[in-house]
Amino acid sequence: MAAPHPVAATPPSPKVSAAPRRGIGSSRDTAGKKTATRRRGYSAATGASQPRVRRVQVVDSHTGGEPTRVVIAGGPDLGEGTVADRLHRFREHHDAFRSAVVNEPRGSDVLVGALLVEPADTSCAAGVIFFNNVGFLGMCGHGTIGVVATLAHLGRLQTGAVRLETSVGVVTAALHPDGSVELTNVPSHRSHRSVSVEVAGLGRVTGDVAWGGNWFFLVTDHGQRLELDNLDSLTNLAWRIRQAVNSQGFPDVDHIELVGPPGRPGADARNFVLCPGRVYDRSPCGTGTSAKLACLAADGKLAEGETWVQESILGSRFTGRFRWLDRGRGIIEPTISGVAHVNAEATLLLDERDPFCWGIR
Ligand code: PYC
Repeated sequence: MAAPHPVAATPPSPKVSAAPRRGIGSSRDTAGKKTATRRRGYSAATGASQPRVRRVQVVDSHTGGEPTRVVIAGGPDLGEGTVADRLHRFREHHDAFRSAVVNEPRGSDVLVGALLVEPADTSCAAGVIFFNNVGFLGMCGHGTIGVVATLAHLGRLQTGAVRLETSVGVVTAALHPDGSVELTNVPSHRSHRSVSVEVAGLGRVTGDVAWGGNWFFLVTDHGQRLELDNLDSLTNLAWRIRQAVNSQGFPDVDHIELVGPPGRPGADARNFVLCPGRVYDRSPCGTGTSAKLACLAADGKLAEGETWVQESILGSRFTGRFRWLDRGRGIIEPTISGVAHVNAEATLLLDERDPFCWGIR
């Protein structure tokens, strides 16, 4: 199951201010060997050249508790082409860089990375490649909100709408004066309804398979309390469900979303989303909320334009709504609103003398 819906061209985004000539995040610019890698030079003490230390500039933020690390300089040169082409090269040739940025000891399993690259679609202000502790993400809702907050923090983005190219399509993000971000995601849909899988040690579990920029299996009959003090049990269950779903016909599903009643008034539902690297999303998951909206739309449980408040296991919230793109085929355009907070600016040092230079993986 590949990313299914190409996005129609729309008018260009205004280019982001204070950006390098090639855009707000050209991989060439971010790679910029002169800025990214510094030779410490000849050492009189040892009589030898010291090893190269590569410097990677990042800005960290969190969206509803879920962290995003945006690489703003020092990324790999991924060549030309679409963001999907560049992601392919990233995966094939620079996976160690991915791990160095997000994995321990510099990062943690839950950290999502975002590499800014030059977009192929000239209507976009930038391209973004999302990655995590085990690989790459098609789209990332909380991450996009984090990218927009980061660009605003850097003074590269004013309020208004900006188009971003991801590996699975173009998204639009509108930055509001109060700092909130409204993300219009890639077309989303439910591909399979009420799929029943046999879960080892548990029996049959039923859920829906839906695309929201990543593939999800959404389950409501899980019998679990969606509370932080139940994390181990939720993680174990969701991981077993994922293995069952993958081995029983849906190998591309890499996010499991357990849905239940909200914890506090004002929300419509709470979720627990297990991400590909066996860590839970601290935010309500933008792509997971998009997948949920596609299911609600298909079931006629939410009307076009009506709001849906999705709560995370932490109690943080996204507000979603949808517009029909193709009612007959169940394809929607989801819009998700949330807020990100920038919490660090840093320079990562990638020193090959460090045995864990490329992360613990
Ligand atoms: O917000 O879409 C999202 C997301 C995916 C994985 C972690 N967060």
